[in-house]
Order: sequence, then structure tokens, then C-alpha cells
Amino acid sequence: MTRLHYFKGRGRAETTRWMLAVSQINFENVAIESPAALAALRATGKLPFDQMPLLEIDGLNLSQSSAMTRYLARRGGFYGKTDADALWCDMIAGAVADFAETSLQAAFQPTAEAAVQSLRGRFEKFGPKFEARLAENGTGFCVGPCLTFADVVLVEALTGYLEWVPDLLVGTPMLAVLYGQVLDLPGIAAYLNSAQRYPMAGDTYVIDAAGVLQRALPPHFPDRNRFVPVS
Ligand SMILES: N[C@@H](CCC(=O)N[C@@H](CS)C(=O)NCC(=O)O)C(=O)O
Repeated sequence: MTRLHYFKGRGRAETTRWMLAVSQINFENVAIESPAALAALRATGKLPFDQMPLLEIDGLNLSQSSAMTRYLARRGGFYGKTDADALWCDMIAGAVADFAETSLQAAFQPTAEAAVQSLRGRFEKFGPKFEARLAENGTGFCVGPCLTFADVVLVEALTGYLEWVPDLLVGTPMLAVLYGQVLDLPGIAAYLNSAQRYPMAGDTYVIDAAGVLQRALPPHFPDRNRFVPVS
């Protein structure tokens, strides 16, 4: 059985969930909900850097979300057809990771207004570049003539933005079309309608993650050091 170990939320495991979904690989979300559960996972020796997510698949223990998406891309034929395609996939996925960081941090912002402002600012930088790439490639996809993992991680990141900024794609029509196409893929549509899809991150997710990692909460939370062990 393919298992993905992470907090009870999307976070840095979500791109892997989308790649499993597009590949139509059944998987189990293993929610790590306490410091003891994380300690037990670390004690298995399956986390080379002591970090989550962990993906157990094909008898392998995968660490690092970018390695997971690329492994699944190779496995499922979502890495383009040529070395030049693969290079473009990597370049776009790298830019998407930079772009997605702002939505990963949105729930940690002090107010919704601050989150929306940071997301709009980041989209102003990257949105036109992604649109230009789609125009240049000219197939409706980011790389070559068909779907690659670059499209999947890009649309995953866009969903994280759109939940905060619903009018995000009004000025980027090709991105809007790609977004709709990827959401309609059978594996993705099934995943997004399943119980495995966690809701967008909010205070509960931020509190859960800090609790598991025994770290301080963002400064705007009351009693922000409540999970930090006293030495
Ligand atoms: N680049 C890594 C980042 C992993 C990461 O920072 N994981 C956090 C949870 S989101 C973690 O396990 N932190 C505990 C630690 O670093 O010891 C990835 O994308 O997989």
C-alpha cells in the first residue's frame, strides 16, 4: 500500500497527493497528529532528514516533496519526451515551488488581508511569466504537446491562491484554461471530491503543525509558546 505521512493537512505533501491522483495510484494519508507520533516515525529510520512528508511507495521511502513529484513524474510518464522537455519541467516546477511558498505561508499571516496582499503581489510577479510560457509553448500545456508534472504542480499551487483570491486568473486566460483542464482530469477530479482532500489551511492547521513540531506559533497567536517544551 502506498502511504503518505504528514500533518493532517495539505502543506508540503499536497503536490505529492496531486501526482498520486493524476497517476491514479491509490494511497493512504497517514496523519501525524502528535509529537509522539512524529518521534515514532523518526524512530523507524525512514526519514533521512527527520522531516515529513514521507512517501512509502514501490518498497521505497521517499523524502523531499520535490523528489516525490519527480519520481512520480518519471513513473507515470509526466516528464516530457526529451531532455529539453525535462529541463523545462524542472525550471517551471522550480518557479512553481517559489510561487507556492507564499500560499503555504498564507494561513500563518496575521490577517486575511495580509495573506491576500502577499498572494496578489507574488502572482503579479509569476502569473504573467506562466502565461507567457503557455503562449510560447502553444499547446495549452507548459511543456511539449501533453500534460507534464509542471502543469500539475502549477495548477495545485493556483488552487491554493484561488481560495484566497478568487479573481486571480481574470487577466491570464491561458492559465485559466489550463486550470480547468487539470481539475477535470479523472484522477484529479476524483481526488478533489474525496475525503482524502484536506480543507484549505487555517488556524487549526497552524496550531496542529506547531503542536506536532513543538514549535512556537506565529506572533499574533495568544500564548504562542504553548507547545515549546520548557527546559
Ligand atoms: N523541502 C522539504 C521540506 C520538509 C519540511 O520542512 N518538513 C517539515 C514539515 S512541513 C518538517 O518535517 N520539519 C521538521 C524538521 O525539519 O525537523 C520538502 O519539501 O519535503
